[in-house]
Parts: sequence; structure tokens; C-alpha cells
Amino acid sequence: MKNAELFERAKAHIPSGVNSPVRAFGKVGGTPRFIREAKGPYLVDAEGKRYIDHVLSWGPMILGHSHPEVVEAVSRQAGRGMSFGAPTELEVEMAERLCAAVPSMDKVRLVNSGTEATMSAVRLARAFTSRDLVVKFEGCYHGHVDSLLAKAGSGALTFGVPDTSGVPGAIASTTAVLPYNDAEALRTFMAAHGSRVAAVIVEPVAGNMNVVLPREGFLESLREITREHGALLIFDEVITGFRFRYGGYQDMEGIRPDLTCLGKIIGGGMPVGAFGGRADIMSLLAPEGPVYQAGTLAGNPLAVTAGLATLTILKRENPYPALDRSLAGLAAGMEESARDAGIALKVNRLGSMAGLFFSEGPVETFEQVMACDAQKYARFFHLMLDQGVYLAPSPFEAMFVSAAHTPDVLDAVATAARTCMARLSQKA
Ligand code: KE4
Repeated sequence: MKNAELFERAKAHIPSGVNSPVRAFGKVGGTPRFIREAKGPYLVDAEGKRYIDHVLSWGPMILGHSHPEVVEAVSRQAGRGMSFGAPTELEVEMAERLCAAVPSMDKVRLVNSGTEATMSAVRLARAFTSRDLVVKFEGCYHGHVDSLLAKAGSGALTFGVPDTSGVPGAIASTTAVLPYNDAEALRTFMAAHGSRVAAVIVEPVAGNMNVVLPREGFLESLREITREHGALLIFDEVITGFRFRYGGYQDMEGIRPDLTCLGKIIGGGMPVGAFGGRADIMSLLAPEGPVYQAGTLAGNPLAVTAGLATLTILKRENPYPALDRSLAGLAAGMEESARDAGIALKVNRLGSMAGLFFSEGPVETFEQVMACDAQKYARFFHLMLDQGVYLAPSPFEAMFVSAAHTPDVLDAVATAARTCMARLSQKA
């Protein structure tokens, strides 16, 4: 079946034809590609067309698709049983490795998604502090947790309003939404309300307003301000965990959050999330403590096997320096092609994660992200798709490279980008 036919068929029984909104191509238009298989840096769609993949399942596939060692490990485990609803040595091994790699995590609980990780971490923080309020930052996304689907209220309103239908105002109003990269705004807010704040949750490198890097001192300020007011600091490292190094981004900045959320890469493409941190906080979790949190498939052997195999390879091969060089080179090539075509392109990059912004100036705040040319991004997306390069179908999502993006693959992307930038300037 062709992509368009599959999309129509999908819509008959799946809302909007997709199981997660961003996949519907709503931000870029056109027909989503229904992927049949993937190998290394490549996706192959239902029409047999091959694409170089820079979405990589929104982060997890840092080794590339269908890594033989991961596939072999998962296949072997499947034959031993896929889920028992009972503890396994695999989960113990995973917990030991995560706590060794992320020193701020004394203890960790495995769950099935990033959303479950952040939802559980927030509940735990509220219990530990006996406080209700949570602070998040505009442009950061922490999964579809009711209390975190809040947006900044209008000027006068200090507390959040629902960012989606279905969340009661009373829930959204327990969340304050402040500007990312503005420590003074947090300092001012906490001076007035800090005694009621359970936690501040942040993506240490923002990846959901496309990529916005933390300004110098921003994260350190969050650590200092939360400690001053007895609030917990939660790092949502669902994207950044094991993305830049074998561990958390937090240790690149020497910051110890109280709780950390993980996901994506630690599952190697299978549904795994995790939240962990200080033992005194984690000890509140049921059954030893009063905070209930549970999951039928939490830590299930098949998903944990995919995660363990991925972490084994990352630890053994340390692909991080090469990943950094790969995307550095590609980003430089894209910026040069844009310049040559008279197109304003800003690339925010850290290691193997980058954000493409059609903007003249710096992009360090949500406001600056929103001022970028999203239409131009959509045109660039489709021009690149026609060239066989699959970027994020949204101007608010990152691009990634994997260890499978070899120099010849990256050269092909750079060449495609040069062609597309030239066409973009003609279309302008
Ligand atoms: P999941 O529940 O989708 O596994 O994780 C939620 C989540 C939590 N925290 C961060 C920083 C995240 O980026 C995410 C999910 N990321 C998006 C894309 N950036 C997932 C893609 C989608 O929603 O389909």
C-alpha cells in the first residue's frame, strides 16, 4: 500500500491516523511516511523509498536502527519469555548501571515511558516536600502528564492554565510556567511562592522547542534557588540522558539534581523510562513508602534487554567523540550552504543533537524560537524529504545523528542540504 492509502486506512480506526500527534506531519503538511523497516541510518517506507534518518525515533536509536547485537539480544530474550510481572536479574543489572552512570541517582525505578518517569517524579517530589506547586519552563515538554500540560497564564496570572483540553484548571494552576534561560524570573517567583513549590522540572538542554542550549549559569542558578527554598530540582534527561556521554548531561555541568528522569536511549528503541535520585526521596515509594507508583510492564525483560545491549555497546565503543564530530561537520556544511544561498539559518548544536532554525539572530529563548520562520522550515523539510533525507516533521523538534551515520552518509546529507538551500532561496 502507498503511504497516502495507508494514511487514509489508518484514519478509519486511529485518531488522525497516528499514535502520537507529531507523526501526522501537521507542522509541515503532506503525507506521513509509513515506515516498513529500518537499518543503520536508513528508514524504508511502505513504497520502498529509502531515507537517511535524522529523527531516529526522536532520540533512542543512537546506535542506528536494528543494530545486530541489540537485535540478537532481544531475539534471544524473547525465546526465554517477554514479560513475567516478577523481578528479574536484568532489572537489577539495569538499575546498577544507571546508578553507576548517573551519580546523583542512588536508586532508580524503571517505567514504560518518559511520561511515566516525569509523572512519578513529580508525585514523589510533592510527597517528599508536602508541597503542591511545580515550576516548569515555557517550551519544555515533559510528556503528557496532566499537571505538566500547562502553559503560562496571561500576564497577570502567575500560575499555569491548561495547555490542552481535558486538564482541569485546578490541576494546571498548580504549575507555574516561567521563561527558559531566565534565572531571575525563577528567583523572583520563588521569593514570592518558594515555600509552596515542591519541585522545579527542567530539560537541562531543551529539545522540545527544537534545541535551545542552557545559558551560562542558568542551571547552576536553578540548583542554588531550589536549594534555598527547599524545593527539589528535577532534571528531565529523557532526551539528554546518554545522548552526549555515557551518563547524564548533569555531570557535564557538575550539577546534582535531586531527581532525574530518563527514557529513549536507555530502552534502545523499546519502551523504557526511569526516574531516580536521592535514596531518602526514593524511599518514599511504595511498598516501603506512602507514594504509590506501579506498572505491569515496568522493567520488562524484553525492553530492558534492548536497553542493556545498547548501554553495553555505548560503554564499550564510546561513540560520543565521533558523534560530536559527525554532527559538527554536517551543521557547518548546512550553515555554509545557507550562507551561500542567502538563507538565514541558525544551528544550535550540542554533540549529536542539533536544532535548525531559519532565523537571523540567536535562538536562546522560547520567544526567539517562536519568531523563527516555521514555514521555511516546512519547505526545507519537504525539499530534503524529496532528496531522501528524513528530518523532524516539526520546526520544534531536534535532529540527531547515530553511530551508523558514516562519513559517506553525512556527505550525502550535506549535498542534499546544499541543493535544497539553493532551491529554498529560489522559492523565497
Ligand atoms: P514519552 O512519554 O514520549 O516516552 O516521553 C515524554 C518526554 C519526556 N521528556 C522529554 C524531554 C521528552 O522529549 C519526551 C518526549 N519527546 C517527544 C519528542 N521530543 C516524543 C515524540 C512524540 O511525542 O511522539
